Amino acid sequence: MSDTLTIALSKGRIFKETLPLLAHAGIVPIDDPETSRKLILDTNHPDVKLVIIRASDVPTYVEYGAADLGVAGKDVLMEHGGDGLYEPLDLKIARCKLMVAGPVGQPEPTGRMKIATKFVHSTRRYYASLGKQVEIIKLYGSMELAPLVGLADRIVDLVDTGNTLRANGLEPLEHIAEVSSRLIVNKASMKMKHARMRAFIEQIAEAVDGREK
Ligand code: PRT
Ligand code: MG
Repeated sequence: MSDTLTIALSKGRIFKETLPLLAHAGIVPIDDPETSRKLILDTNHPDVKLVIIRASDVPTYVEYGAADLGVAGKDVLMEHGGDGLYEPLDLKIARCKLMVAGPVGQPEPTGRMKIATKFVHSTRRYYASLGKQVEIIKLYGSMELAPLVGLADRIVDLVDTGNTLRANGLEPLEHIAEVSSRLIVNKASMKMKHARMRAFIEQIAEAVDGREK
């Protein structure tokens, strides 16, 4: 078997922030995913390909071995769950916090709160850890809207600068988890392509350490 490497990435912030780490490992994509419609990007190495997919699909591609490696936010990994992957490295990129937020100054309603979120598993786990019974309403985006139109009392969402919350009359209330992107690895690839994978992971780790200094 050839030691081709397929790396799964989402476009946007993860792609942008992963590029310098890949460059440190000598890997430079030939096409730009923001302008190209290609879903498989060639790189300067004929045996390294990047597949560009939705952020929430990255763990699935890697778990099933459609990609050997991937980059995914801890938020996405917490939702994906399972033990189908290795997570050898915190890349310390695309950092943010998973938080509970609600309308500014609004006290916690009595009775069972409604929480709108796309992070259903993390939200369930968080409130269970507090021993609070809540109703979770699954949304796929624009969570900030939910309290404004009376769909929910609170949201659970990612917060970086807090500007999105502020712009919608919301404030961060409770911190659930620190989020950064992780390098994830298919278990079988790690066995079958051991030397190649190890060398790649080492170079990425070096790039992460280099950025910290
Ligand atoms: O967009 P799509 O539905 O395809 O998927 P996605 O939203 O999961 O992808 P993308 O590219 O938006 O995010 C990829 C990953 O980036 C997430 O899984 C996080 O791990 C990480 N990340 C880091 C963030 C943020 N920071 C972030 N601020 N993801 C989203 N946001 C959003 C947040 O949801 C909110 O709407 O930005 C807004 C808040 O930002 P501030 O700065 O206004 O607080
Ligand atoms: Mg997005």
